[in-house]
Amino acid sequence: MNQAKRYVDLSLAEEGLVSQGEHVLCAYSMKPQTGFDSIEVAAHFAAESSTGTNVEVCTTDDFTRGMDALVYEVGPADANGAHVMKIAYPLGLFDRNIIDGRAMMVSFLTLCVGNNQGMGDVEYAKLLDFYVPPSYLRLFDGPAMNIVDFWRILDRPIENGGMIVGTIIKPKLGLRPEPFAEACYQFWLGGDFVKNDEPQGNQVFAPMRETIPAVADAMRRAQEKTGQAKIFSANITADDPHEIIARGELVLKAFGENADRVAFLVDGYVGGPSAVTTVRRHFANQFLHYHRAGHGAITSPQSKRGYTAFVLSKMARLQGASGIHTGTMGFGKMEGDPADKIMAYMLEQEEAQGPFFRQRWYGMKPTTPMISGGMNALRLPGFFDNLGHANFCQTSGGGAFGHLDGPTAGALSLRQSHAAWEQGVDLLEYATTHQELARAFESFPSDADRLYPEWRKRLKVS
Ligand code: CAP
Ligand code: MG
Repeated sequence: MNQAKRYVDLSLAEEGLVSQGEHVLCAYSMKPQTGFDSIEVAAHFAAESSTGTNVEVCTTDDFTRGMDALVYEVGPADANGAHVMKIAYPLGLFDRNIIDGRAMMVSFLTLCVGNNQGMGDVEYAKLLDFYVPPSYLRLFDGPAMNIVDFWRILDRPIENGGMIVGTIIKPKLGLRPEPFAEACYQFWLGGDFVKNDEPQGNQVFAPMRETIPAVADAMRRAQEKTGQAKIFSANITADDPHEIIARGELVLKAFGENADRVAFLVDGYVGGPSAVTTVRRHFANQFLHYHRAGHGAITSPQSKRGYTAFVLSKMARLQGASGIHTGTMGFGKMEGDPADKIMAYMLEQEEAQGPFFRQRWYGMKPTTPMISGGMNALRLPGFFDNLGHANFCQTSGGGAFGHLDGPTAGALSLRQSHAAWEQGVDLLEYATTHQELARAFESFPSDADRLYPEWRKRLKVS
């Protein structure tokens, strides 16, 4: 059945839709199944994503038709046969909380990236960008905390306070409470921030009721030893919101007078919007650290379905993530590209340009880019140059615990790499007067050879 008459209006101008402010706009890359017309498939896609199904139903009335999602653009087929397709979703489609009338991300996902992901006449479709009008944007929680709260804890300037020097406790799993806490302590002697790795929680060999108090004690000792504040990001992800809350309360109780120095790590992609919002709302005074483990299944450039990492980041700011992993933009070990920096700009700026839509945030707090994944002191300068600043939280697991002289030296090498960049000093030059940085070259020789071919001569290493 050709539904184009009802669900397609190519005369609609995007500029008018934005100024009217009554629609969420979505841009997809969509490929129709072979033998299907792109406009007809686009119409069916919009129907299935809003008020329709594959046939007309007798219960449709004029009000219903006013809720139709409308296709307003279908671009030409690219070399793969995919079209850029833009759809305007009336705000009335989106579900609202009964408790406080506010918006919920699950509704956006169910409609805009829901059944339309498995339709018989669509070979694939991927959400590339979306625009949220002000009247809908303000119904999302947005972040309560962000890097400014970290800079305040660390007694840094609250503008351009610079890189938070962080790590992830490695090995990813297998450390019992005491060695885990000792690893935290050793890193904190040189660094600012320690996080659980994304799968670390309440494993039987490391019960949180033992590990967390030991880490809290390690923080106290490291603060006394260094005279500096320290931060811990505790993973409290779980299926059951009651479990999430119980874990958060256990952590806050154990850290006591240092509870304000605890962030809560949430594996937000696998845990979903309910897990993120449980933490955002129940622990609004804690930095909400959104880890995105698993996102690659749909955000990878290899995936033609779902949505992009850019869309994931934008959704995370709306949900209230204080910080989200935005990847290493081609400078680390995970998939990424220097152009991914637009993710960071969309998270941290009041107004930014996405791949298709310009978005104003109307005062919603920025979300901090969490930069992690195969990084070390040698790889950081290239990253800083690409992004153009160092106002983010950086975590290096292998880059700290893989340092030849241990995690304290690893932390110091990261801090020295940041200092060299801030001072405009060549990294190798800086290493000639900073031992921990110099030893990072020896710790990661393949990176050193690739990035600084002269390093052995300059540092007098055979
Ligand atoms: C990094 C990490 C992070 C990844 C996640 C890991 O460890 O802890 O989970 O960075 O990727 O488990 O790999 P390393 P992303 O520093 O040892 O690589 O930040 O892109 O979401
Ligand atoms: Mg990890």
